[in-house]
Amino acid sequence: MLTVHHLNNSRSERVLWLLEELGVPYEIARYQRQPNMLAPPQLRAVHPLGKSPVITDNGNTVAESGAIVEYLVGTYGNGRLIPPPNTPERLRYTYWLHYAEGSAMSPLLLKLLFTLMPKRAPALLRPLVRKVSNQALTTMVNPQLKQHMAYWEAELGKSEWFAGNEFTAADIQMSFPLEAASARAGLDDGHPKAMAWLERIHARPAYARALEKGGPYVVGR
Ligand SMILES: N[C@@H](CCC(=O)N[C@@H](CS)C(=O)NCC(=O)O)C(=O)O
Repeated sequence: MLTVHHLNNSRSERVLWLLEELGVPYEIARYQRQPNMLAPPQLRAVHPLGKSPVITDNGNTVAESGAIVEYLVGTYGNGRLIPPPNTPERLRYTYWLHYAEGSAMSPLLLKLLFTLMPKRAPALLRPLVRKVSNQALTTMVNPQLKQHMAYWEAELGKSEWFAGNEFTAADIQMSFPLEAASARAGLDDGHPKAMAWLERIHARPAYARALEKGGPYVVGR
């Protein structure tokens, strides 16, 4: 049986959602984040980096969400959730599948880090840490995020879904950056198409089933 090694409040929600869309049976091995937000050490027994998501299936261990999406769509999709080869949609699909983790998540992670740093710094150092964090946010992180969000908005103005007029697994992969941007980067301010896309994914029955099975999902602010 395919096993999803699922960390609470994490990217592995996307894998549950994809499996629900494909109707593939699976079981969930659950892991709880530690107070410092890191995954528990037990996850390192599944994969050396101990990150989530990771799946085990038929003797294969697959980590990294983009690779997991490719594996699941290739193994169980029968052509579903992926545009046909040699089409412009397929190229867009591949692009967004890689872009989500390769480009979009870095500034979103930096935003979280620089926002949390002053809150977690020792009281005496807090003013200094706040100053440095704010400078990094205003000069580097926020302008980049603005650019990424404007880009999503423009692309979703061309078609309803990221790869074209059909919902694909690239939309599942893009859900984490857009959820994170909505929680911490002000996506709701001036990006109506991106916000409507979020509403559309939330309305999908498979998304709701994944949430029900995976447990509450609160993206860090
Ligand atoms: N690019 C990786 C990122 C994996 C990752 O950082 N996962 C987070 C959860 S969203 C995690 O495991 N965090 C806990 C930790 O780093 O210990 C992927 O898409 O699979």
